[in-house]
Amino acid sequence: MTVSEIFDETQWQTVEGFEQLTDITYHHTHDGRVARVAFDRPDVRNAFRPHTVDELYRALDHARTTSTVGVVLLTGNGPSAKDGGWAFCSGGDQRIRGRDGYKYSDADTSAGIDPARSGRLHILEVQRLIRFMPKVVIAVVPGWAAGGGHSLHVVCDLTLASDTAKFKQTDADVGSFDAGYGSAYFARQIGQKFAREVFFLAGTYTAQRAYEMGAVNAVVPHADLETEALRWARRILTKSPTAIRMLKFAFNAVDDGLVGQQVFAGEATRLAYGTDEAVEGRDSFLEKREPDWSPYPWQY
Ligand code: S0N
Repeated sequence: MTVSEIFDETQWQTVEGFEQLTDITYHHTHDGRVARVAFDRPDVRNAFRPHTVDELYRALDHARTTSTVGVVLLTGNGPSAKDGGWAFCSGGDQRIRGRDGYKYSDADTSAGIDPARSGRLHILEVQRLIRFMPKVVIAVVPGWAAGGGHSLHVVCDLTLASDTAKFKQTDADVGSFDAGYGSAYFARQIGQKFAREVFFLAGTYTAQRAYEMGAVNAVVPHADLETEALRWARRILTKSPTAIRMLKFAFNAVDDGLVGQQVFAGEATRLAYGTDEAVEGRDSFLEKREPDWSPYPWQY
């Protein structure tokens, strides 16, 4: 079965342990260096239900902890068999949202919902996973990025959009609001006036307009979108993994408060632990002697 009309199956292989996915697809390139995670509910514009988010988190976390992977492409399969429409993601599946939401869907019935899990907004956990993953995550947008799908593209490191993609922040239309990265961080990206316009008017923006506003890195002919995304990924993979990791966390830190500092500091400590100086600190403790810092000058 075709994964997606613009998916080049010669470039990708399925990932062991992820054969039973229903709401997403997960692939690695043959050399294992690029991961592709895709929403696979094209008939509902790739809206996510709780189960979708569970699968998404699992695949992204697998990419995070797979040491060969340096770049992750997050995209949406398509087109819809119903009407040919394309989407990156249209956000939370409104049929099963919040209080009593299951009444509107046979996709997740009340019987299937653990009360401890109902109403969870664990898409926010996915946002944090993307944000704090020491790898580059590229949103590859082949169609609609709306609502919570719009927020996901915002939190990705880069966004490549098909020339037919559309962007729309519908949160205020449906009584929803992403008051974190989806709005406040979005305003850091494109400026307060534009961000407030996108949310308060909930208009439709073409890929070209989103590019002009600074929300998109490049607009690509639809048929070439995935090829171009892989090209960007391969180019990033020519760089130093440590430099890319430190840069990502440096870009994040200014907006992430103490958590941003903590993440950056953790990486700095990890680097420091690799020095002879830190090894001397450890060894002196274990050998019950005073540390000898004399080989390590107070550098300026
Ligand atoms: C994306 C839009 C603009 C596309 O319009 P278009 O091309 O005219 O297509 P439609 O005919 O509207 O859609 C095709 C079919 O797909 C269904 N569908 C589309 N989006 C959703 C969706 N999000 N949920 C459920 N179904 C969806 C349509 O119903 C249609 O089906 P059929 O063929 O049967 O009629 C347009 O579709 C649109 O505006 N979609 C809704 C976008 C939206 O408002 N999303 C939600 C915004 N909020 C969030 O995402 C926040 C997160 C969230 O909701 C959440 C997440 C997890 C847990 C809880 C929550 C929560 O908020 O409680």
